[in-house]
Amino acid sequence: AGERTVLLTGAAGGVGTLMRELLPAHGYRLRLLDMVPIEGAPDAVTADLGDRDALRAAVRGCDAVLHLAGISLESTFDKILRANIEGTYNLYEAARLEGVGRIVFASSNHAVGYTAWPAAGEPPVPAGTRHRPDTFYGLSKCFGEDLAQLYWDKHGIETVSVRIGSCFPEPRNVRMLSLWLSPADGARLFDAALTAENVGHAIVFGASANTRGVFDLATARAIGYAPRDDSEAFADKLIAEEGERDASLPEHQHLGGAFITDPPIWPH
Ligand code: NAI
Ligand code: 15L
Repeated sequence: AGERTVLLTGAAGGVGTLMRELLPAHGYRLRLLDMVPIEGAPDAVTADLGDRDALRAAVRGCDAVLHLAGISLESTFDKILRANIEGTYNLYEAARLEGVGRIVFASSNHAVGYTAWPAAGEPPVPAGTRHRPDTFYGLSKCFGEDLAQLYWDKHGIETVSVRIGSCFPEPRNVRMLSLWLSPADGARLFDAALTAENVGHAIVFGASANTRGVFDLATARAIGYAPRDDSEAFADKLIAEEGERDASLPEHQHLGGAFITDPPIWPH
């Protein structure tokens, strides 16, 4: 099929930096966008998601968009509204107006963060589980998923919404042993999501093949994702540091972990 051109938004961020390294080997030519300049990438577009003209110019001629830009943790509603809700709308409008037919949307486990952590022996959480956001941040990911559905039903723009677990070079705590998406598996999953045919709007969980996994990866496998990594290699070290998961703690009773218990940022 040849190289495909993909706009990578949020290219300066943690996942964006990892994907800049990993995706070209999967056959993608990346166009980079972020609100902050990217070191060593003079061609990158420095633009805010609020700049509709810049977004139109950035998506023009792309085969697809990998939309990672946005606030990636809890914040005030007003900041989330601008960056994640309006920003994602602006990106979809740019794609519609420029005829870009595929978006991969970085959703999050926090869209369903109040879902109960599956007890031992229980099945993993299905990708069709209903929205239970744990924060304004998670709520913005619910909005993004619904926006994707609207743009598929009304405009025929396809999206894979990837509810990423925890995508970092290594899992950082015992919770992440269950949610970890290794960078290499992240690239495999984004590759599948950018390329699979006839996805309509698909919702998938983004995690590696973790021994302690809590997500049902069936919908991810259905678009061609074949994870290869397992966080178990990090289990001894993390459990020695932190102890085993303690199911009596509120932050271990729900998928969203500490996003459940962290002090919310309410306006005052
Ligand atoms: P990050 O915070 O490291 O990177 C986000 C990037 O978006 C930053 O470079 C930032 O400058 C840019 N950005 C923020 N607001 C912007 C705006 N208004 N206009 C243009 N650029 C803007 O986040 P990370 O970890 O790389 O995550 C990437 C995406 O994946 C985010 O959407 C996040 O919500 C999502 N995600 C990440 C997870 C993870 O484990 N890293 C887990 C679940 C979801
Ligand atoms: C997310 O959505 C965040 O962007 C990331 O920083 C992690 O906190 C991750 O979820 C997680 O739940 O571990």
